[in-house]
Amino acid sequence: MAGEPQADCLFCKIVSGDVPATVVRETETTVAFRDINPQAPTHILVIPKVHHPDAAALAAAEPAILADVVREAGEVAREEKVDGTGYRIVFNTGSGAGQTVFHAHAHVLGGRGLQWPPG
Ligand code: IU
Repeated sequence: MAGEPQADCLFCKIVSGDVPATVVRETETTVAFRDINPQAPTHILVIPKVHHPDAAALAAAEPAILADVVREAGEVAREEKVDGTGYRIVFNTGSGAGQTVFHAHAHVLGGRGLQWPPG
């Protein structure tokens, strides 16, 4: 089922323009913007315009839009020139994994060495 905007969702407000963000790319289905608390030289969030609480819920409801999010993450990495050295696409899922905003989003992290396993 298509995800309707939620009045209390910060990322829905970024999609609508009610909350400002430094947008770097936008498509019919996605918005990409700089994270306000960057954890790497490149740290950009790619979100679907539709509201789903996490990536798995988005995949279950509207899988083509999850594919759009991942494709846009790759485009962001290319534009930021971190694709050559490698970058990470992260979907924190659940509060125990560090998810704090319950609107699906991909973190695109790059521009420094990234440790494995992550913390
Ligand atoms: P998380 O995976 O749910 O923890 O990621 C949420 C991210 O949203 C986190 O990295 C915040 O710094 C980021 N963020 C933002 O970019 N702009 C905001 O207004 C808020 C959070 I609140």
